[in-house]
Amino acid sequence: MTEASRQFDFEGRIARDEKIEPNDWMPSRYRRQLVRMISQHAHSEVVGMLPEGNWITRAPSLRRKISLLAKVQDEAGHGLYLYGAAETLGAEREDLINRLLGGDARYSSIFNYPSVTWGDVGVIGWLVDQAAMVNQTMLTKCSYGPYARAMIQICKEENFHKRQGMEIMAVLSAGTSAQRAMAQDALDRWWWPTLMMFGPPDEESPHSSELIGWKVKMKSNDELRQWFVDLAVPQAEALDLQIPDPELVRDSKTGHWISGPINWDEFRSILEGEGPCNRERIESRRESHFGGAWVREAARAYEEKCRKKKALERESL
Ligand code: BYC
Repeated sequence: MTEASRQFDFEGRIARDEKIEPNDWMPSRYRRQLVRMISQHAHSEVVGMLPEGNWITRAPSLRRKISLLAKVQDEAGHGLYLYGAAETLGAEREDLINRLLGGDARYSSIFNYPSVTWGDVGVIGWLVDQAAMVNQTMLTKCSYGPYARAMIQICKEENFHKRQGMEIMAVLSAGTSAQRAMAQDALDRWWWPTLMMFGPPDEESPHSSELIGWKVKMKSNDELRQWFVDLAVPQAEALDLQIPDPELVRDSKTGHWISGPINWDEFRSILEGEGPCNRERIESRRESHFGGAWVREAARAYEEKCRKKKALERESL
């Protein structure tokens, strides 16, 4: 087959909603785009453990501690599925991680904000995991098989995360005046950064049209952001909390909630590494990675020992 006929065949498979699998032919740019997106996603899961991990030792009860521990462990698992999905495209996990530790890789802007109160743990579950789920629900239908399948499992877990976050918020908002104030303050600080998670506005998103054409992204950044706002506004009302957007208004014709302007300068400065916690996040990852080198060495030594033992057993047969 010529390059042109392979390309034609590939485009036909995308048009018929067939999944592309690791050993199938794919354009090199499709492969590169997927490695970029999946690796950024994997890094986001792993760095995303840090804001909530900060509260494991200070959770207000044993029950809260158990569910927070489980949630943070789930995020580590999501990172593993996603590094695995990137490897199916020929990427080397070690390279990807080294780029993150070297400060050269992107991960979600949202994790560069500090988690200063227990209310932040509630809001992260309620809003950040819900935003992730809105985005990832569409990715379950994406054209690359391993990514789509990883998303199905991840979305199930994100749903539990969202519920535990909403439950924390419901308890705080029905609590003492100090607890209510804590819940509102957390919402005030995390609302706008959560809207930024969906990426730049469509007209400033360089990758969207290509990715939508290949059915990697199934909806644009603005479409997903709108879907999220429409879900979150009635939830905030049910929690008796105020969305910190004085311009938020419901369009009576479409039924959509229309937000005021997003501060894209803040988003850009985070992408340039100037957010409140960018340096701290990479430093924490570096500490964990280099501090954990002995675990990797021990695992490799054990693997080698098992390999030698098996070889000896085979020889003695
Ligand atoms: N933060 O053309 P665009 C979680 C970058 S974690 C940082 O729109 P694309 C969780 C973008 O990478 C779930 N960078 O790009 C974990 C690109 O830069 P490069 C995280 C961003 O790819 C723990 C440039 O801006 N979810 O759930 O079409 C605890 C232009 O953007 C961001 C995912 O990763 C951002 N927010 O669309 C709790 C979902 N937005 O590469 C929860 C998978 C954009 O040209 N990813 N940029 O240097 C996606 O859906 C898409 O990649 C994005 C961006 C919507 C994020």
